[in-house]
Amino acid sequence: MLMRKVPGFVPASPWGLRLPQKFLFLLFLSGLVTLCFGALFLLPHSSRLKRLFLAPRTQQPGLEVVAEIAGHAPAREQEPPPNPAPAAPAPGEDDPSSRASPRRRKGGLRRTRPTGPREEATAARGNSILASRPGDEGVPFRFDFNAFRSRLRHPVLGTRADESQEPQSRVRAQREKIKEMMQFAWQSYKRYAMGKNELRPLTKDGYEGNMFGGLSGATVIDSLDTLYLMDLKEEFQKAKAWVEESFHLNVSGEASLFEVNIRYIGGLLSAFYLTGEEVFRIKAIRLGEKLLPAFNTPTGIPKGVVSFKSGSWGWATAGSSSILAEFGSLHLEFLHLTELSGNQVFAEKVRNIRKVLRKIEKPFGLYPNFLSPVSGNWVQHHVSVGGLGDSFYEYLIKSWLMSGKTDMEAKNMYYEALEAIETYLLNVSPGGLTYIAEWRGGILDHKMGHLACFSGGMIALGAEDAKEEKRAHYRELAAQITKTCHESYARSDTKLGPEAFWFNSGREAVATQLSESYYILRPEVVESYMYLWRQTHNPIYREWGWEVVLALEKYCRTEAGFSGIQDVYSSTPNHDNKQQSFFLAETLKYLYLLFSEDDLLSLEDWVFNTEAHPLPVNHSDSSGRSWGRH
Ligand code: DMJ
Repeated sequence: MLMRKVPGFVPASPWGLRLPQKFLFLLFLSGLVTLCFGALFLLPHSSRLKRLFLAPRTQQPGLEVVAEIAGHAPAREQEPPPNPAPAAPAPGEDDPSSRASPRRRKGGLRRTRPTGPREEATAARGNSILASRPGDEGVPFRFDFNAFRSRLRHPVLGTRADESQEPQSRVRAQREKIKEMMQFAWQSYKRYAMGKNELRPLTKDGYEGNMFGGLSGATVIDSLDTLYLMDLKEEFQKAKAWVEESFHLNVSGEASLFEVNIRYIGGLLSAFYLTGEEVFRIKAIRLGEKLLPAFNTPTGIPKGVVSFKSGSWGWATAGSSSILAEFGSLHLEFLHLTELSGNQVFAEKVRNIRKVLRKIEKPFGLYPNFLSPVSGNWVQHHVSVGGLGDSFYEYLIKSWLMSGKTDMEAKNMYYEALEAIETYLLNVSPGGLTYIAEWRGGILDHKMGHLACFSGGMIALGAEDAKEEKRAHYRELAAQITKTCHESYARSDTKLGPEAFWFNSGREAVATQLSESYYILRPEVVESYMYLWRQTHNPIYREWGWEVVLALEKYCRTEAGFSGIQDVYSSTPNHDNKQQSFFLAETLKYLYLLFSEDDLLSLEDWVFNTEAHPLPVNHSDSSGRSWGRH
């Protein structure tokens, strides 16, 4: 109307525009539309709009939800994990085809952020973790728990055949005693520290520590499988309920990647494989996702500390280095995270670590303890089978075993490393004790840490797959090292071993200073007894194990739980006021297994992670399908 009043204006179209004007208007309009649409991609990652507009297969809601909870951008913004796909169902849920129904898949994709613990648990039960495998585009991920269980060669809890046999009654009583110790340790924790990371038995309260980035309940998670295998049903149910209702992942502290992995991820994975309870699987995967930012380094070698708040990586305790035992002890758990989520990113991370280690030059075939995650070079030439190095070697042989003896790379790396250790670190003392020394650029420290005492068990475990001509030798070596570690216990007043013991100045297998004389309920020596028992059935290992039980009762049991002691050479114990979570996860579990039949968590079916959490061996079927895959 307005235009008609302008003199000389002749409308060129029904809207009253000339052709050039119309063209300009259309140009403006299309620019506006492009701008609006493009803006969607500039919105923060968590934007609901973006979720609505992007195709489902370009998202990875598992990561996204975790990132939202933690208040940071998901890891995939730095490194896109491949192949997101729909959620795995709960065991015992309806048939697989129903899982592929649009409705269910839509429900998973539209999941919104849980607002509290209950919602978090509900979301977990709803199977909303999405992931996929290569080559399976469009096929929903599914882990078939029943298929997995049917492939095990032994009943998980064994046949318990001995229980009716009179000659076994002493062993049964010993086993019952260890069970009572577990019950006591658990009840004390529950009474005074439920939900905290660990119990302080003298002050009768809980302790959080600073290793877990704000995560709580380390003792609950570490205890789950031990309670289960000891048939402590009520206690297990209580622990499970705590995980369902109170184990929150929306924390924002700085955590040790290694500790969170071996205790929390390991504990949750085992609990899932033992019970099929979906809550454990979901929480393990979600927590695993929170660890991924640690790998965002130039080499992909993770830093020791991950910040749950920013998603960035922090610095390991050893300056700018990453520690061999820490980044080298992720392989078992991360392969299972991929197995249970279908998300390949976990396996890729640890395969990359393996690749870096495979390629790098090793001095004399040895693996130093510190590596720069920036340059990928060794930082110092300190080699140890004890602290800082230990579980890296353990995870090589266990990766081989867990793969159903198909991971040749792990096998070769293990035996090569063991040869180098034997050549350069192994010694026999003047008194005839075999020990593994520590190596500092060619100079030996003639000492062994308590931590290094796991190696007797490891060498026994690996002996059977060594070259024929080496098998008997490795069996003997394992027995000798275990004997030395027993000596470190036998030579103390309490019959418990020190943190480190030396072989010099005419003294053998004893600590030389008070600062190394403590015992903090560590498992490594009884761990080796357990493996040696299973391999040889030599009754000496049960005798030695029983000595430990008696010593624990006498010197470490307090009114409100078990405590470490500050000096194993003093028969008047000075308690350190800490019931370590690994005491329930490892020490009591290995003792219990030592006095049980071999088919309780058979070594044919299970490998133990370095926190003694059992993870299943991959018994693939004739078509090569693994664990619970179809
Ligand atoms: C445990 O957390 C694990 O066994 C780890 O590998 C080493 N240290 C403790 C127990 O001593």
